[in-house]
Amino acid sequence: MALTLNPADFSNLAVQAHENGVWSVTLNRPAKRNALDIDTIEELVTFFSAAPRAGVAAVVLAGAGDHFCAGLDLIEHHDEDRSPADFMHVCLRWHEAFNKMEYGGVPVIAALQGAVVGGGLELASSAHIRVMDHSAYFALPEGQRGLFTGGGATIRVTDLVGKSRMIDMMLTGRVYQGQEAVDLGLAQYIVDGSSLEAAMELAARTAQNLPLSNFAICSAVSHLQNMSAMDAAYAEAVVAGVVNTQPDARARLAAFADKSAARVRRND
Ligand code: 1HE
Repeated sequence: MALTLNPADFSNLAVQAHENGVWSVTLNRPAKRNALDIDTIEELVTFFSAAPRAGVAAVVLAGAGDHFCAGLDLIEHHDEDRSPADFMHVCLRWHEAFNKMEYGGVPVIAALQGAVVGGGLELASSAHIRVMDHSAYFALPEGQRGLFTGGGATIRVTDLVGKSRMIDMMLTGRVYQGQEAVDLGLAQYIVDGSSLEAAMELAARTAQNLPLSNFAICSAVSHLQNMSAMDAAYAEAVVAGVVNTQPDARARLAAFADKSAARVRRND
């Protein structure tokens, strides 16, 4: 059942394991502003398909260079001159990768800088946590390019900012950045320094949770959102039945009972 992930198997992604179980997955075509070509999408599918069974405790998803990701590789798309069916299948592979991220059960923390645009925003919105620095900006330039979103923005970006803002972004090419982007939900954190460093810290903290708890948080919440309230409440109870009785949790509960565990305190 256990799988192994070999960093040498990836080339458009730079993949690295850290000793605390955190892995970094870095879009590694900075000369092309990390535009998403077919090979990159296939490497994302490969990595995120294996990660839940390869002992990956958390992932930091980043982009090499000054920009996180420029979205769909427009040059490849132009050169391939795809048929409607071809491009539908391209989009289905994007969904395969992004659904594996969102529903896979492994926390994915995106470290954002520069352009997070088009398909780059679709990719970022599939992560569970987004950390941006002050250079990061978000846009959906599809409308201006004669295109439409195909990697899940209609679902995930709409979830983050609401339908009207999503439509405005697509119609007008509106750019969001800075604190406003956080206030709207495009990112959860904005940091003065490096978003990568901050994302690594969050990932390290996340990796201290029990894997089964993280699995439930990073798969059940998304699945439950897709259900009716009645069914979601039922499924939540079933998930909690499994997670909240896991043997590995007993030591943590015992530590709370004997007062050795940290208490939850307000931020000073
Ligand atoms: C690219 C791409 C790309 C750059 N596909 N090659 N996405 C967009 O509409 C965004 C398009 N990109 C840009 O607006 C800018 O490139 C950036 C703001 C991201 C960066 O600007 P800059 O000045 O740093 O770089 P540049 O000079 O524009 O580009 C540098 C190189 O990257 C250049 O290649 P070169 O070989 O001429 O050096 C660019 O061609 C290349 N490059 N972006 C291919 N996107 C499933 S549907 C999803 C639909 C979408 O995602 S639509 C949104 C597409």
